[in-house]
Amino acid sequence: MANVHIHSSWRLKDSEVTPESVYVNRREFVKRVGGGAILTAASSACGIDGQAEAQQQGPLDNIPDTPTANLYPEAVRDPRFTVGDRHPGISTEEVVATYNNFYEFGTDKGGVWRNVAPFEARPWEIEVGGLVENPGRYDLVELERAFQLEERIYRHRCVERWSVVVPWIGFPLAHLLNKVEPKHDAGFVNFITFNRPDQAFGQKTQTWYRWPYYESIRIDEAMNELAFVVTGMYGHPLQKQNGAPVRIHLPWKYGYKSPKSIVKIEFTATAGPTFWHDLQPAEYGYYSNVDPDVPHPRWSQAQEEIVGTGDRIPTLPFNGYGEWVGELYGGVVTPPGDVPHAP
Ligand SMILES: Nc1nc2c(c(=O)[nH]1)N[C@H]1C(S)=C(S)[C@@H](COP(=O)(O)O)O[C@H]1N2
Ligand SMILES: [Mo]
Repeated sequence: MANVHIHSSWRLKDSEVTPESVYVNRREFVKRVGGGAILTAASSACGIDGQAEAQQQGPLDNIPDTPTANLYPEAVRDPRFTVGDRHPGISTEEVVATYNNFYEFGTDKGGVWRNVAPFEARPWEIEVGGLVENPGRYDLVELERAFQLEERIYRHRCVERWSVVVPWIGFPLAHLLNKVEPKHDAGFVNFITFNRPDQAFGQKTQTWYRWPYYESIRIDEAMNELAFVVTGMYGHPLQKQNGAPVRIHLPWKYGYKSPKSIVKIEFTATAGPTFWHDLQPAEYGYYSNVDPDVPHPRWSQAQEEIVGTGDRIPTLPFNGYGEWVGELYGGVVTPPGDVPHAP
C-alpha cells in the first residue's frame, strides 16, 4: 500500500470546497512513484522556479506592460450584465487575483500569483487556423484596438464549487469570428494555451498533465452573445494569474471551459479534444454547462461557495444565464451523452 502523506492544509472536509488537484495529484503520484511515496505540498503545489523573484511583488502587480493600457479605464460597462441576486456584489480584485486555477503555475490556488513572474505575457499573438477564410497571426494589440473594449460583470463558477463575480473587460468572441470568417464547414472552435515550461514551472514539473491546456466549443456557442474574449479586469489589462494577456470567458459553463493565455484558435469540422475530459473522461463533459441537478462524481453541485465571504448560495442552471444560452441546447442543461450525466 502506498503511504501517502497529505499536507494538513489539504485535508479538507467534504463540506469544504474540494480542489480538483488533491484528487489528481494524489492519484498521479501514487501511480508514478508507487509505494512509500511522500506527497508534500512542496513537491507539487508550491512554486520552485521564480518564487524568490515573485516575493517582491504583490498579487496586484502582475499586469504586463502594453501600449493599449490606456484603453482600459475607458471601457464602458454593459448594463445588461449584472451581479444577480445570489451574490452580495462584485468580488474584490484582491480575492480574484489571489484565488486562482491556473495549473501551468501550480495547483495551490492561493499561490498562483506568486509563480507568474517569469511568464512573459506581452507582446502576444494569436494564431488563427483551420477551416477559416482569414488564417494568420493576429497581434493582440491590433485586436484590442480594432474592437470596442467593454466591461461586463460576469459570474464565474468553478466545478470545484467556488464562485466569484468579476468585472472583465474585452470584446465578444463573435466579433473576432466575424473578422476571421470561419468557413461553412467549420462546426467547432478550439483554443490552445501557451506551452513554455521555462516560464511556467507547472508545465515543467507536472508532466502528467497534457500541456498545453486546450478547450473546444461548438461554433454556435462561440457566436453566442455571452462568449467573451477577456483582455482586462477591474479597469486595467489582465493580471497574469487571471490569464494575461487574453483568455476566454463562458459564464454559463464551469470555469475549466474558459482557457487562459490562449495562443491559438483553430476551426474544425468535428469537436476538438478538451484537457479535463482527456484526463478524466467520466468526470468532465464536452458541454459542462453549470447544472445544479447533475452532481460531479465526487461532489454535489447544488450549492456553491462565494470566495471571500464563505457564503453558500444555490447553484442555478446555466449559472443563471439560461435566457441567453438555453436555446443552444433546447433548454436541456446537460445534453444527453455529456458526462457526468444524471443517472
Ligand atoms: N490555461 C489554463 N486555463 C484555465 C485553467 C488552467 O489551469 N489553465 N483553469 C481553469 C479553471 S478550472 C478555472 S476555475 C478558471 C479560473 O480562472 P481565475 O483563476 O481567473 O478565476 O480558469 C480556467 N482556465
Ligand atoms: Mo475550475
